[in-house]
Amino acid sequence: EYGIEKPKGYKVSFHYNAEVEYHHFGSSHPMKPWRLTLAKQLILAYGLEYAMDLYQPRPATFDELAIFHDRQYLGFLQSITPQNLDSDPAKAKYLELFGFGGESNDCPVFDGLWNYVSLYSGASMHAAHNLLNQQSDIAINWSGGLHHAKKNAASGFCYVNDIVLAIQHLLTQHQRVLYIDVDVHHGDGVEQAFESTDRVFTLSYHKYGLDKWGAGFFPGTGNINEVGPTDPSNRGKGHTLNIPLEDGIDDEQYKWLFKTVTGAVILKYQPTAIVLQCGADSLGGDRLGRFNLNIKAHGFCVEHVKSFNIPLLLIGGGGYTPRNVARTWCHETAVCTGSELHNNLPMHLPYLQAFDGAENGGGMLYPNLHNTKRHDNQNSREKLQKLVAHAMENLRYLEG
Ligand code: VJV
Ligand code: CA
Ligand code: ZN
Repeated sequence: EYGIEKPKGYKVSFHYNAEVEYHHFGSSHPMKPWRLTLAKQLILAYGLEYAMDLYQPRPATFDELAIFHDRQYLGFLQSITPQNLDSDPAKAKYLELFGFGGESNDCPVFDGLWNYVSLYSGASMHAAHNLLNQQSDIAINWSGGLHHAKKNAASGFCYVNDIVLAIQHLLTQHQRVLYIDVDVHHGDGVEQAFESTDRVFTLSYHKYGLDKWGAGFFPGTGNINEVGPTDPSNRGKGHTLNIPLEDGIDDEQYKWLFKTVTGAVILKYQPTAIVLQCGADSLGGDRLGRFNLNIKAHGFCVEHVKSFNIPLLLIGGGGYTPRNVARTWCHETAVCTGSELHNNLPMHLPYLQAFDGAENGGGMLYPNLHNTKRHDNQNSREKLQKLVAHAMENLRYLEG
C-alpha cells in the first residue's frame, strides 16, 4: 500500500467517469460540471484515492435509462442537438412538452447532452451495483444526484434521474430503501417516482417559501403537510417526509434538526440501504442557495448517516460556488474513508489559485462560510421545534 491505511470495517468505492467534466450548460449557467474537476483534484491532492476503490463506470445505455424514463422522452433526449434544435418545427412542441421550452433556460440543449446524462447515470447505477455485490459499504458518485428529473421531463438542471435509477436497482435486493436529500431544493422527482410504494421512504430538507416578489423557491413543493398520497389504500401513504426551512439556517440548528429527524426516520422505517443526496447548495455563500451551513456541518449529515452502518450510496447534486462544492465533497469523501484532512490545502494542488486569496477561502479546506453570509437567519428556535414536532406527528403513519 501507499502509506494511508485502508480503514477497518468500511469499504469505500468511488465511481467517476472524468468525461462528465467536459460538458457545458452555457457560459453563465449556474450548473458547472467542471466543479467536479476541482473536487477530484482536491481528493487526489489529499491522497484519498489510496483509501478507496476507484472505478471508471461506462455510460448507461438507453435500455437501462428506460427502466424509469419514457422511451419517447429518451429518444428525444438522444436526438436533440443545439444544431437541429430550431430546424424542425415539430421539435418545438416536444421541447415544451419535455420541459425544455418556455423562457426558462434551466435545462438547455447543449453539445454532448446524451453523453452527459448517460455518464452520470451510469456512475450511480454502478455505485448501486457495488453495494448489491457487497463490494462496498459506501459507494460514492459526486457527478449524480439530479433529483428533479421526471420520467418524461427535464426540470431544474436535471434531465435523467440517476437517483431513481439507482434506487430501483437497490430495490432488486433491498426491501426498504431510505432516500435523504440535503440539497437546498426539494427532491421532488425522487419523491414523485416512489409516491405509491412503501419500499422507499423519501426525506428532503430544503428551503421552502415565497420571496419578496411572491415567487416560490424552486420547485415550489415540499411543504411539511405533503406526506405523499392521501388515499389510505395507497401503499405509499406516509412514506414521504418534507422539512421546509427558511433562509439562513445555521450549523447548530441544522445539525440538531438533521440528527433528530433522520434518526427518528431510520429507527422507525428500518431501511436496509440508504441513498444520501449531498447537494452542496445548502452551504453558506452558494450562488443559488439560502442557507448558511459550513462544510463540517454539511459533512455531519454524512457522518451521522454513516454511523448507522447501513449500506450507503452517496451522490452529489446542486452546488453553485464550485470551490466550496469541491471542498465539501472532498471532506465528505474523507468522512467515508475515516481520514482527517489538514486545513491547509496541499501545496501541489493543480488548481490552488481557485481556493486562494481571502475571497476564495484563503487556501484553506475549511474556511468560515458564515463570513460570506448573505441571508439573515429566519429560522427561530420555536419554529424549528414546532417543525420537528410536526415531523414526528407525520411519522406516526409508519406505525400502521
Ligand atoms: O426558479 C427556477 C425557474 C425559473 C425560470 C428560469 N429562470 C432562469 C429562473 C426562474 C422559475 N429555476 C431554478 C432551478 C433550480 C434547479 C436546482 C437544481 C438542484 O440544485 O436542485 C439539483 C441539481 C433556478 N434557480 C436559478 C436558476 N434557475 C437560474 C437558471 C439559469 C441562470 C441563472 C439562474 C439558467 C441559465 C442562465 N442563468 C444563463
Ligand atoms: Ca433537499
Ligand atoms: Zn439544489
